[in-house]
Amino acid sequence: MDVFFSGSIRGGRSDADLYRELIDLLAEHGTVLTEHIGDENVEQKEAKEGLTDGDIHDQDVAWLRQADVVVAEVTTPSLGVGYELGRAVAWEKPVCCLYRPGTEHDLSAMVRGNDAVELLEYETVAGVESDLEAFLQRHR
Ligand code: 6IA
Repeated sequence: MDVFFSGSIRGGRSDADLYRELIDLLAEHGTVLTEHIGDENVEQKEAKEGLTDGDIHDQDVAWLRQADVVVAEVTTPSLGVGYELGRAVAWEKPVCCLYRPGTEHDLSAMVRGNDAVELLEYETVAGVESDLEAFLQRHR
């Protein structure tokens, strides 16, 4: 199963460690196409490799198209994550959004109000693990 994990990059990296934990969990159940999202130095690395924004956009859209499911951590708002969610929903991919309530930003109505998105509110990765696994199981 190919999993597209979506998380903030230029929207802010304060949840990067959490993304890593979620990616490790998802990798037990399938291939995570976007492992770099959990990498502490993603921006420096990609700049060093000479990737342009065009390369990044085209690669991410191709991975999104290929994915069997999309899992997004949406607590830190990100334009890129929102864009990916919109395209995933339009392509009728199964989409699961993970959100930690009580943090700085209220979740967008475009996510919370979207019936095509399965929303899991959680506090810790350990606490959301079984619900996330059930989501993957349903779309296997
Ligand atoms: O707007 P954001 O940057 O927060 O968007 C984050 C989302 O867009 C992620 O889910 C990624 O799939 C995608 N994305 C945005 N930027 C990148 C990126 N590097 N590498 C991979 N995926 C990205 C930007 C660094 C640059 C200095 C080379």
